[in-house]
Amino acid sequence: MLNDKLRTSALALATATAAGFGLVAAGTATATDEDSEQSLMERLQADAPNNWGKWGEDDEVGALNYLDAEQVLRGTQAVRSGDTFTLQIPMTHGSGPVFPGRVPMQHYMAQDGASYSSGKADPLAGGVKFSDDVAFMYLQGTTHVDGLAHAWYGEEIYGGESADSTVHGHAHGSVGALGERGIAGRGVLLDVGRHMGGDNNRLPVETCIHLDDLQATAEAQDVEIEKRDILLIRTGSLPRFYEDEPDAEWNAMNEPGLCYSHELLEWLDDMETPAIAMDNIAVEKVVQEIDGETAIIPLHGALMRDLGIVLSEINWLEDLAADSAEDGQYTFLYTAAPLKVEQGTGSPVNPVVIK
Ligand code: UVW
Repeated sequence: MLNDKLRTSALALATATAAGFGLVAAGTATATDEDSEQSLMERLQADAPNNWGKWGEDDEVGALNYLDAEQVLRGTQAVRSGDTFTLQIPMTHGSGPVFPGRVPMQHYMAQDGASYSSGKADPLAGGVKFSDDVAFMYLQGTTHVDGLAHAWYGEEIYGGESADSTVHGHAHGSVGALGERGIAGRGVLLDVGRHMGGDNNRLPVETCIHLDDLQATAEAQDVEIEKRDILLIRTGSLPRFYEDEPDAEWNAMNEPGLCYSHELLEWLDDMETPAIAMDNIAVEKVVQEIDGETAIIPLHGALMRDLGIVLSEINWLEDLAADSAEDGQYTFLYTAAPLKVEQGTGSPVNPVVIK
């Protein structure tokens, strides 16, 4: 029975992956007509900031190198009340906001009370009984952190390693390296949804968030974004998925998010931004028009591959944001522990914020 379910799950995952490839192929086709041409990203990024080699040739954690002990202490200095907020969404069997081509987690009981009542399992010596469960999931199928090799353009990933190093698992820049390091530092919440979103504190679908929107939000919140702050940016988009009729508006492709610009990249680089966590599916607006061409998740290429900035997606920021709107405290200690998935692309994560 369980094996049948697992086989069905594997099939669903394979089918979804194929669908995902369709999306990638569509994006590639719009970026370049001939293989010999440089892609839009290669052209755009030729004179954009780049951190390859900054932390040594073998570096796999990129801008997390900015989070040294001093930065962790700076994070602790932002703690006032000790109130904690967890940022992961619930992991629900068969349901969850995921990027097109992925499927939500599938969770099955391998052993439970019925195993004993049906006689399939016996209590352990002394009488203890136990349950077991198993999950199939895209590792980016819930709140997650991406390894730096997760997205690239051209033939090289973060650090200039060959894209061949992604085949059959990431030999370089896997999320496991981020898991070894851990993430801790001062976080600052930029509640753009509340600042620019009207009565429902939520940005309309298709909204591009630009650098001046981040700066205007910080000003309205009376908070200074400091160098090496971890940026938590709220759009207000994620609750759309959980409403009674989520399909009415929620769509991974039309969610509000950051939009590509050199200005934004230069600012993030100057600010030595280690990581960006957001409450949408891809941090950025998935489909963007740049210089009259369509680009799908261009910031994934620019931020991960070139700057080594770590991205975290599908964060639940509603409770933290409501609390911050009430007490005016937008800075805190942010911690997150990606799982040590060797050669992995991404990892589920449940970040903890301490105010
Ligand atoms: C993609 O956007 C493809 O992946 P993620 O959202 O996990 O970074």
